[in-house]
Amino acid sequence: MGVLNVTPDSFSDPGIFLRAEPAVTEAWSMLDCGAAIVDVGGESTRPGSEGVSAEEELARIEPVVAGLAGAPVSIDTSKGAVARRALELGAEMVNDVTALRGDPELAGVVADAGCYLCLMHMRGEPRTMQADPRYDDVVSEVKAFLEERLAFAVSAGVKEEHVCLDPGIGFGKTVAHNFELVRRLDELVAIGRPLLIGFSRKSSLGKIMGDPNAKTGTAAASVGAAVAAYDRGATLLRVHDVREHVEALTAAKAVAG
Ligand code: HH2
Repeated sequence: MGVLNVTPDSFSDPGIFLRAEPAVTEAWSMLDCGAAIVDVGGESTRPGSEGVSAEEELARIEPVVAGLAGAPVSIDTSKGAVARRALELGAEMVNDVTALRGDPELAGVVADAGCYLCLMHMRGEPRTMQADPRYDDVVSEVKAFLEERLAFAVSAGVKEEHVCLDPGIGFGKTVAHNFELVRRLDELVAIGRPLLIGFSRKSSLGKIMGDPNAKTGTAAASVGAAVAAYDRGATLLRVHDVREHVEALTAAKAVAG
């Protein structure tokens, strides 16, 4: 899954794809490099971010999703109105970092469209989530949350076979929590749904290189984390540097046989 942030303030590529034309070109290039789907987002969820209105988010994503007609597109949003418009324009998946807790309309929009859905774990909200996150056991708490949100989605009319789950790397978690979630990924695989991991360029990857104030990680560190996640059962990897990940994962897959 290639990441396309149509935002002025994303943590790793702020403002680069705010105009529709370079954004659409970048998306096609990610697909050419082997991405199976492009995740288009019009709202940054980086630690400390404030959120945007539905009008602003729509204005950002609409021309990009329209320009990608015929391409596999996921819409990274928590808002029913934004998801509805993106699905009308041909998106086939909704990626909701709030796991259907942000907007009560979203579950119905997804159920009516019959599209794919990603449910992600987040502790708190982006503005405050990195202020001292604590868990007794991060993996079992994330697992219980994802099971509960999966049951909620199904009760709202979403087909279980359309749902993938994501432990939410960096969303209300310390560096140690993030790596433990990937290390013990088999416990989340046991839920029985495909797992999505988004470790790409996240600050934990910069911090383990020795910079305690890192805001991002490198492409090479991202690839290392993605291959480790793949080895432990992840099915979808949400990444910025598509070519590097496709090559590394192709090699890892050949080794796995
Ligand atoms: N991470 C980000 C955004 N959306 N969705 C899922 N399912 N999983 C993730 O790990 C995830 C996500 C944050 O990364 P990015 O989109 O690059 O940054 P920003 O939120 O600042 O736009």
